[in-house]
Amino acid sequence: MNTLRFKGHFYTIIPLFGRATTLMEMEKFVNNYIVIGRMPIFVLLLILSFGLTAQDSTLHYHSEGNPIFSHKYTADPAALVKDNTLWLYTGHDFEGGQKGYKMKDWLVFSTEDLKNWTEYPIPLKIEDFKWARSGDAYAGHVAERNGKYFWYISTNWSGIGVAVADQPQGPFKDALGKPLLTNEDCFASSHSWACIDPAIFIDDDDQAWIFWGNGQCYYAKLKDNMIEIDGEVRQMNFENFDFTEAPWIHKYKGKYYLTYATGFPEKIAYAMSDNIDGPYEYKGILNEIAGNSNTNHQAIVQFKGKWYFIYHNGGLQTKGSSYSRSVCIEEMKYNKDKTIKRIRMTTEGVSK
Ligand code: FUB
Repeated sequence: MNTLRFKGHFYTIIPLFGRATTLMEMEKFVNNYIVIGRMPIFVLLLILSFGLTAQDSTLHYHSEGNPIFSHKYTADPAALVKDNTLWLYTGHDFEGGQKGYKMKDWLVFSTEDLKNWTEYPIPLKIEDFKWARSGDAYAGHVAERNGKYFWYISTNWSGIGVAVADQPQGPFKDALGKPLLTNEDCFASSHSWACIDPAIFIDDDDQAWIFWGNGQCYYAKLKDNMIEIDGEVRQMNFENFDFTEAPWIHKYKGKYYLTYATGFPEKIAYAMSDNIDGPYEYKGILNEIAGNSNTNHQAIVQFKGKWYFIYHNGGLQTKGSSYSRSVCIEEMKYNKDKTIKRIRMTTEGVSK
């Protein structure tokens, strides 16, 4: 393992060439984290490759605030806590200048303190789902059950799939060889991207649920094997429910919270209920429009006694945008009546 120091931070770099990394990303990483002065990039890469022959193809670095990562464009966060570790799963946007979403794979990171992060080799690609003819790696969510990790992914108009792994960092494999849900399950929708953004919640009684949708929000039970829908698909509705996409369910002190993107450009709103399937009561806006991004896409998770709100913006300088997004994190706090305090998006994030 090689540790480099730049701007007061230590970076451990392990075989850039063993990873599924593009030259552009390598160059961006080097430009971001290593002092290169006027040294030509190919000379620097040669030097790095010479000293970096260990086969542990992970990358470690220290984050100084928001966005958490600056060597890649990350989007659509989903988080999973396992023991002392927070696992962060993200989409992977192309670099700036895109006219639409360009995402071909997903990424996985872990941390024990929200400051020092490990990035693993690319765990899942859209091409791993042979049926996903749209070729678009949209938002997903990872859940653990019976010692296995299930990654529910969406694919724009090809449906929602599920991949499985024995460990949180993967590698993941398509568990079904076909979609778990398709546009046909989105019975109240007619647009092609209706079947996206799966979110999983496993309740205290061990029942697993899946919520998803764009424009209309759908939900269903999952069987214990996590790869089959149990019973009928239902549609979520309640007063003032202006749903765009990105549902996320969590539970706090006996209450269920449905957070979701509303409007466009998106804000994140939330509703509360005593039951997972409602009735829900609309509670207002939780997060405002995220800088320089049409979408916002939150994940909410409890880690080491605190709650965190993870989302994305288009704030990575200088090429961040609605299609080159970056994952950010803030602490999330509740009021005494169990409503949630509005998120304050900051540059410092949780680094202080
Ligand atoms: O990243 C593609 C899509 O943009 C996601 O599926 C939505 O949640 C929005 O963030």
